[in-house]
Amino acid sequence: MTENKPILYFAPSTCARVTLTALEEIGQPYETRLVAFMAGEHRKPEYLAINPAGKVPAIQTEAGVLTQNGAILFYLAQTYPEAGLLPLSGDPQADASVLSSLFRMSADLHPLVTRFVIPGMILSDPASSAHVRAKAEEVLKLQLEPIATQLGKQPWYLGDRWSILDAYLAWIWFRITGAGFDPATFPAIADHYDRASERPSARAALQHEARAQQELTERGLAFTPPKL
Ligand SMILES: N[C@@H](CCC(=O)N[C@@H](CS)C(=O)NCC(=O)O)C(=O)O
Repeated sequence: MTENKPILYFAPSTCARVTLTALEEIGQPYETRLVAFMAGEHRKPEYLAINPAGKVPAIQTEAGVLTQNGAILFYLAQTYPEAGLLPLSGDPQADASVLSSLFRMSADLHPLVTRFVIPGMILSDPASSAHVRAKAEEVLKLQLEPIATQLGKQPWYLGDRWSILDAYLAWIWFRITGAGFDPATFPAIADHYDRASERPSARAALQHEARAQQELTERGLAFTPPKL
């Protein structure tokens, strides 16, 4: 870590985009380290020393290393309250309810995204891919339905104000629609995605990713999506 700037370990298009957006929203200097999945860098000892689970995101701050998007976002929201990442108040019930929404993204929706987008990650028999994807799509629809209903009544996930949960939902939508989930299924979420993507922090995060993608391409390590 240089000059006490936080360092984010990330890869383009992954869920680390949510943390990247949070750092852009905070507006303080930070650094990134690109983890090249195609070179297996996430499984190498250097990275496993940062995150033994071999996943991004991970963040290194002067307080230590944190992994898990939800925990990182909670940490950043508390450390930089002026950034308004999450509406934390100190009230145990209200704050736990905010955490519940974070867990909904990371523990309920993200695993379904993985099963829908890259079923091969959890299968040894490629012949089962289509079944896993179909089931994941069915459950994603069940899980996204109440969110779509909510977004039909309010502009942002938690109400009238944007929060980092909107960036999380936008990343989930980006991943599943990029892998064939029909955006017309939930027009309210499609509209939310468009609005969330216009936010300056979201645009800056995408630009950061584009530079990383360019670097990967130059190194011959651009991600090749697996056959669905
Ligand atoms: N529960 C973790 C999940 C992180 C995760 O699955 N990250 C993916 C990218 S979206 C990853 O690094 N995958 C590489 C792998 O599992 O090998 C979190 O919320 O941070």
